[in-house]
Amino acid sequence: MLYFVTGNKGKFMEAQGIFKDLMQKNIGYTEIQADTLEEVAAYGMKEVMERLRGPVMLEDAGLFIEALQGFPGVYSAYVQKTIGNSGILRLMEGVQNRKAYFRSVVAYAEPGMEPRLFKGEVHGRIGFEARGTKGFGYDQIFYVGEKSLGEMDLVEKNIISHRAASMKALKEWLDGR
Ligand code: ITT
Repeated sequence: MLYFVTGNKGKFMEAQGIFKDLMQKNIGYTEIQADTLEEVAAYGMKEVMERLRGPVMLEDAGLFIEALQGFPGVYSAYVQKTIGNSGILRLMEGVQNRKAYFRSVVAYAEPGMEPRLFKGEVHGRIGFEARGTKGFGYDQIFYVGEKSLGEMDLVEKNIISHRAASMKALKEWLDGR
């Protein structure tokens, strides 16, 4: 049994495609203001380990847009809540360079062990319109190939996504011990 500390149902469903015996724990943790996802995840894990016994993971993710010097990056949750996808599309009006990537940092720990971090990325581009009805967050404006992530079902997204990459790296490490 592995605990996944997250308040995000979409993340949890994707993680279930990778880990069979998973339980969501919506207990919250302090997301510090920092320059990197790694710092946010590592700090959050320290707090979570004081409250949960047993194998546990949490994840911090972000969208990094090249033409915006990596914005929204570590501010992705706040930006999604405030200006949302339509705000990002507006910021990108007239911008030729649409390159962007998602990054995922998973922190894993169990009692008596120093937390370990696992990372994943998916490269793509910001479209000119939102498309699809699936996924969550920025999925409908982030395109890989012809499709937005919002047009992909869970299985398709889990083949290419940043989260699938970081979680598969954790799984391989766990299986290889
Ligand atoms: P936690 O409880 O796990 O922290 P969260 O939704 O706050 O859930 P993050 O801080 O890691 O998660 O995510 C930052 C933002 O990026 C947030 O608005 C997400 O919706 C968005 N995001 C993360 N992963 C995404 C994905 O795979 N597709 C689209 N948007 C994503």
